[in-house]
Amino acid sequence: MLIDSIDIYHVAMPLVYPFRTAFGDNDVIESLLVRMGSGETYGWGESAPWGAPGYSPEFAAGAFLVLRNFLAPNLIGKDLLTGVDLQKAMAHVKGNPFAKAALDLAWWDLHARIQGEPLWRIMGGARPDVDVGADFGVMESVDALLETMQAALAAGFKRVKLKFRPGWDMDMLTAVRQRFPDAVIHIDCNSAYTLADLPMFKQVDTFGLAMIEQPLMHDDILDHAALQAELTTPICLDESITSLDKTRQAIQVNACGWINIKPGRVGGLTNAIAIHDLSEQAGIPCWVGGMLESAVGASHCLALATLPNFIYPADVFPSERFYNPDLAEPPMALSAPSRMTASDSPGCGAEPDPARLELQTLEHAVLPAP
Ligand code: OSB
Ligand code: MG
Repeated sequence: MLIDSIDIYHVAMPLVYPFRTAFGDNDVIESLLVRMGSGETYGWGESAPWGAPGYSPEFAAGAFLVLRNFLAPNLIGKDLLTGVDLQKAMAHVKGNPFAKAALDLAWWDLHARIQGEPLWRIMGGARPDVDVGADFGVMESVDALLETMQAALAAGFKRVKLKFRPGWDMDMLTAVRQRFPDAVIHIDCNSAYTLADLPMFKQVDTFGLAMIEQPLMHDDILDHAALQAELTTPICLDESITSLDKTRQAIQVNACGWINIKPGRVGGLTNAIAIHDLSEQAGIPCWVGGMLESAVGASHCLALATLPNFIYPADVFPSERFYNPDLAEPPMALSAPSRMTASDSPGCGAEPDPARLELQTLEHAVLPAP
């Protein structure tokens, strides 16, 4: 399809309460929304690198410039028939996967809308129902966490992910395991540790966790392989998996037993599907992660999670957990306990509410320039 227009929005989405992880405490999520037009049809994409380069080297204001100055201008007027064609038209920019992802997701939404098909179906999804998990950041006290976890397990969530950082690690995990001996639990370290913490991870290894997410540096593969060799609990790579090549290398050196795939972190759905397929061939199971995107980005994540090698509940959440209201409509909602169902409307099924988009926009660029 011929790409006629690209609108780029850098937005700030206020959270209902701060999200606290090993990479900082945030009360606003900065995200990028892209509206891509072809003829009478348009599609929406989103990618949320956040306001500071704390999760990955990218950040929203920088990614906005990469999009506006380098990526989007090279797409206007091009006929892009596949996601691979799109990725080739962005290959002159090194790295910057979050910036590329906003365009890639918009391309997929546009493509699905032109075909009149729901996104999950056009990506090759098996069924629209997706298991989703519960997820808890650092809280004011371990007691507060235990109460919140109790409620999540009672509500039927099939797994709980716990943020894990120095000061909120072994004591917290010990208390949680004591209270919930049989729950499916994993921890997400967001790169907060090094190989010098091996003795601690040996202890973690006795807790029967489903996995340990990204214990070591954000772009490391080899130290994770060394740590994995010492542990029986599988490591799950998140931050380190930024491309298909990184995936191949991680699998080759046995750096992980799981891969968390986020469309934003890998440069979009085109690459996410390729990483899913390679992992499946290698016998490495995957699950879909998120960056607290609005319902636009979360709907893309949900559609991706319908592919067959995603076999652990996804980090996709009801909008009301983070936003009141969500920037986009319709909001994300459970369709059953611990479950969401991908939209059957053409495309991803969500788009920004125009008034909220205007209110929450920090920067807006229009290509071609009017
Ligand atoms: O590391 O998985 C991560 C959210 C934002 C940025 C990074 C991560 C996360 C999550 C998802 O852990 C948790 C959630 O959506 O509640
Ligand atoms: Mg993570």
